[in-house]
Amino acid sequence: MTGTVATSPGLLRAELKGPVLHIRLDRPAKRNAINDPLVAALHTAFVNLPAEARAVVLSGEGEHFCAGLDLSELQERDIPEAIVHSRSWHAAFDAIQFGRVPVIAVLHGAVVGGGLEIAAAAHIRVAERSAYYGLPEGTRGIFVGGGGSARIPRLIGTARMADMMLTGRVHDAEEGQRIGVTQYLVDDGAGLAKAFELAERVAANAPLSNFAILHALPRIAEMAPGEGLFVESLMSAIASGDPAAKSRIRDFLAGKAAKVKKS
Ligand code: 1HE
Repeated sequence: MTGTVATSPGLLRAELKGPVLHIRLDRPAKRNAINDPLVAALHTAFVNLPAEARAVVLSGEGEHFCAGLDLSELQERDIPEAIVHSRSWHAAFDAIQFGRVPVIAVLHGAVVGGGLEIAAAAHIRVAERSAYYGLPEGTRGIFVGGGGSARIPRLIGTARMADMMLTGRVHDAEEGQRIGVTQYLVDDGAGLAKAFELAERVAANAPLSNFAILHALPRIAEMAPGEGLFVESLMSAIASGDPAAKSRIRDFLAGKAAKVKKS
């Protein structure tokens, strides 16, 4: 099935291509800066993924992936409103990280502030060479509020994140790949094709395996090893007891499934 699934004109576009839902930040005139309606649209889109979707590709229209928080809204918020606002980002980005399907982000141009926070909520990040990463919150007199302090140190380490925030240091795409911001680095213009290739592979996995990777793996990684190993045993038994696992293993043993090869 192919078709347009949900659109929020001037904010977000979603289009189903087979099993992959392509969601685009669609505010290029403002460099995809995230305002309140865009956060709400993201949240709505990720909690209402169409049943056919088995993976999501998330990208940004225009020259940049995302310029972060829409700074024009910031001036109007008092402290209680700012807390509620930050929590609305958490809810939306949690829906990305802990949703039903894996999310692959395609990064190009500016990936800054809240743009890096949304990218960090995805499961796989593909960078084009034009991508660069910054956390200008320190220089803007603010702090991350979209989950960045919880997610970004888990990718690149607390010291690197502190450096980016304190000094305004910007990492280019090569550095980002080296330090762990992204898992894939491709030439300019090749990001979407790479993301779709990965998404189609991911979409072909057994849904319960993908669920375990999205929901069990990051939680187990945060547990003390004893508790983690116990939860791993449960998740592993549940996954391997699923009929999808049994038929895939039967196929391998019958010589009908792909071997693991060097890519
Ligand atoms: C914006 C925003 C924005 C662009 N909020 N309006 N984020 C930042 O500190 C990044 C601020 N933006 C930039 O540094 C640059 O805009 C870019 C490097 C991303 C792109 O530069 P460029 O030359 O391509 O575009 P531009 O001319 O700067 O911007 C085009 C328009 O987008 C312009 O509006 P116009 O009406 O004059 O055309 C800009 O004002 C507008 N624009 N970025 C509002 N961010 C939950 S906490 C998260 C905390 C953060 O994210 S802090 C980081 C904020």
